[in-house]
Amino acid sequence: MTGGQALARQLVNEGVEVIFGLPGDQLMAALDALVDTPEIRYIVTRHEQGTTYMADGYARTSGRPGVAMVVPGVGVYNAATGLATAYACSSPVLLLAGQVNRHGIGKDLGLLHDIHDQLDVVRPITKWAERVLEPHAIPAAVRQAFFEMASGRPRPTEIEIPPETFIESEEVTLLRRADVAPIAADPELVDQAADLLAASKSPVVIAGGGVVLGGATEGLRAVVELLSSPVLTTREGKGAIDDRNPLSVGTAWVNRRVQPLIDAADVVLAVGTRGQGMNLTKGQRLIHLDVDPDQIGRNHPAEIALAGDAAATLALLEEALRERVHQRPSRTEEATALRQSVGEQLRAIGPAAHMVELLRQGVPEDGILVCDTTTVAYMCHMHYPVYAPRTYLSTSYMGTLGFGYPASLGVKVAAPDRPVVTVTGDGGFLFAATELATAVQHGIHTVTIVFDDNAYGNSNRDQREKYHGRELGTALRNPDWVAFARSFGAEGIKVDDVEKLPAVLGDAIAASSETSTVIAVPMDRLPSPF
Ligand SMILES: Cc1ncc(C[n+]2csc(CCOP(=O)(O)OP(=O)(O)O)c2C)c(N)n1
Ligand SMILES: [Mg+2]
Repeated sequence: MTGGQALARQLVNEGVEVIFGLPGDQLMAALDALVDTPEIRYIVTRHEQGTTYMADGYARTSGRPGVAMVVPGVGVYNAATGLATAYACSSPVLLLAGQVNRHGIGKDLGLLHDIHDQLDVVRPITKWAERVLEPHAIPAAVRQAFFEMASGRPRPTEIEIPPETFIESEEVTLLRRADVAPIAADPELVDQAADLLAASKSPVVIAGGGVVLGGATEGLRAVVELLSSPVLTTREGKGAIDDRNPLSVGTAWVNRRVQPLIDAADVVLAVGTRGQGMNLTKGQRLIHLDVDPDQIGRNHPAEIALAGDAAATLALLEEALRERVHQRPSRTEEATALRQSVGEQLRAIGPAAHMVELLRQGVPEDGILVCDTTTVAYMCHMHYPVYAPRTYLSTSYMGTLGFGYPASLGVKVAAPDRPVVTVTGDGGFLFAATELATAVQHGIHTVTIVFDDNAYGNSNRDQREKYHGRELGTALRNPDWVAFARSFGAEGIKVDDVEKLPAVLGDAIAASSETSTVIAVPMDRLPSPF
């Protein structure tokens, strides 16, 4: 078979059902093979940033790798913001990249889309990347990429293939997908952790994205309830515990308002987080569980380092705690009181907390919220309760403006029967609002709320508050959102009274079986939520 066919067939073997791509010269033989591969849906985007954002949204919703395909050089650079974001969010995204002709790789001949060393471009934002030059080598490379994404910490991978390799025919052996078994941490260390936790007076559990991605929410709940320990999540960890659980205090992300709980803890159990911003003091004892040993102790020395799969290790910890813990004093009142106090403090800042409450009213229980980098989204991180894993997406430490809308399309492809809502600003939405064309073309319908303050508001606020109001480059003049959305064949609505948001959102969600909706919410510039 041809290299293009080898790629398509091995992707099918790995369970791939969709590729987000944008075509070009060096990829045409790979696309040609996909024409004969009905198992894989090809969704064409309007900019390569959309391919990796969508693949990321797909991966984080489905729990399976998302696949993007782009031309070399310029295409890879355009896709890089999505890959970097997926890297920050531990999301398994495979970037299939083209290359220049084999004889020219690394020779700086000025071939179309030539950049000197493409692998150097993707190395800082991938867990594993490889160039493949022969058709027969494609299945093993694809299998390896999927193994890397399924084992240990999920992170992006890249495979780059020159055009001749897609075109040429060779004897090719397709491979069965690799089996990956989760590995728990050392049981002796787990016992030590159980001893320490059982003897603790005021433990706190901090749950990060690793709990969500590792499918460890049940284990976490069991451990938290056995200990009667209040639990905080990170922004990526939202959904690690149902926020309606009385022990859930909320999100610790830049949220100094929950710091008193951490300060009062004698033992901290951190799971699936590097603990950035956790601010432990010297005497506090940290039990740190992470699938990536590199993350353990990164922000505070760990007394007990549990390197292993979150779900498998929490199952062992639960068992060990059951032998040691009997009826600890309830701390639900303490957790509830702090949660309420944080809510009051956030409401006192300005209207954003109330907007988030209206938003939560409008998003059904099984709805998925995708956050861009905007003030209301920051408030969502701190104030939007999440009920289930994989129903809340942000960009973690990458803070990627423009991610939200395209990512939501990938989410919707993975969960076509669930409502998908994006929270974005007027600045962030226009980074990739042209993907409305993709949504309408492929029938991927979501609801986008554009909080419009006619500004790159976060930066504008910095100028007003920290630079004596000397404004430059932060005011925006926006299109007519309703006309803009309609020009793509989507629906557009302007909401003058924010109190109407739940009802308008409800209608838009109901309509999202058939149409995409952009809801513009004009508003004043908001104060800092921090
Ligand atoms: C790719 C990228 N470029 C620039 C920034 C810096 N930045 C963070 S927030 C922001 C303004 C966002 O404007 P908007 O989407 O309208 O939301 P608002 O701040 O007004 O709430 C900017 C420019 C970023 N985070 N990411
Ligand atoms: Mg704005």
